[in-house]
Amino acid sequence: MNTIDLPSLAEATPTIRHDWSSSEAAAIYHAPFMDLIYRAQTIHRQSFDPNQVQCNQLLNIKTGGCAEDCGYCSQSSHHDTALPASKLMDPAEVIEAAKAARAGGATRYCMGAAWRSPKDRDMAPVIEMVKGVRALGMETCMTLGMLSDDQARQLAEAGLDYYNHNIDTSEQFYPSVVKTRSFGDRLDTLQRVQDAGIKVCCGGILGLGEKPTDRVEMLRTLANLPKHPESVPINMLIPIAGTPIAQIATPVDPIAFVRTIALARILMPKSDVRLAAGRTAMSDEMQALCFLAGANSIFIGDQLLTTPNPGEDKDRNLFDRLGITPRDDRGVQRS
Ligand code: SAM
Ligand code: DTB
Ligand code: SF4
Repeated sequence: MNTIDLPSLAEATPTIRHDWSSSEAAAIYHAPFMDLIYRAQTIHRQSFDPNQVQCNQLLNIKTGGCAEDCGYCSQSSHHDTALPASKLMDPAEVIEAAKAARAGGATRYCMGAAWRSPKDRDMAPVIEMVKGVRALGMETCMTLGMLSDDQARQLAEAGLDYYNHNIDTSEQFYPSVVKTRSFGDRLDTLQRVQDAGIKVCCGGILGLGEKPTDRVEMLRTLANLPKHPESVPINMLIPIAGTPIAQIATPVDPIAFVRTIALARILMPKSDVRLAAGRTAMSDEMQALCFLAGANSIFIGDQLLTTPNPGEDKDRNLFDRLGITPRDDRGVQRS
């Protein structure tokens, strides 16, 4: 694809703030769409190459049987979703799967376990996975539920790059989504992860029955943390039969979804904003609008944790038509 000259934005550096008020954030979210996208894209270009997207791949290292009752999740033992539970995978198998993901273009490998929190006996195999995947030259991310200080320290010592722990929605709406833990529990683990020196991946889901203000408040919570999460995944609900939220959820307005991406980009200018779950139900045009609004990261591969993802051929076709290339993060120190 040809390149064209664009006005230089190189000298402009984004302002990093941690004191966003509700009214400021809401005003951005509700701004005229063209103004919102222009502002988000301008801020995006100050820190990122707009034609590059960071590629992650997921693996469910322990499926189902989770003690938490997250109302959207296929893996909760509180819901009848017909998903068979499995034991923690063998580290050697995980490392083989990571090699295949690397060959498919993923630079970060995200390993998820359906746990409320890891047991101490789980730590040794999990640490072996982190070390093995890192040795392949990939970035590592784990999502294992709530962590103690000691578990966070062990993961940091193993070299874990990122820990994913989403707040999912606003503090106010949170009890309508999850009852087995509090919003504060989530923030506590995020603090432990940050204190241990692991980068944070934290975002949420749209389509839970939340109001626009819940989306704004979720992002304001993240932006007002002492340090912005380095990765911010924005998921669109994948309705799972047998979960309580799938019974009441209505599809998210694509324009509202793009507005949320733009707000994440504006509030957290230097974070990777991920267009995460839900892409199989999105048009190519909607995904293009998300990239225009400042999304610069996706999950690649055929599978997320328990549900399908668009897959390599479809994503290559989309990237080619948009002139997007995968971001090469090997050897790059971003923070
Ligand atoms: N058990 C860990 C935890 O809760 O932190 C990690 C796994 S959990 C599946 C990670 C995130 O995936 C959730 O916080 C949620 O944002 C997203 N997610 C889970 N189920 C989803 C669904 N059906 N649709 C969209 N996103 C979903
Ligand atoms: C995130 O925000 N989304 C990913 C990852 N972090 C762990 C998970 C998406 C799960 C989608 C539903 C499923 O496949 O079960
Ligand atoms: Fe368990 Fe995570 Fe699913 Fe909640 S989202 S039920 S914690 S696997």
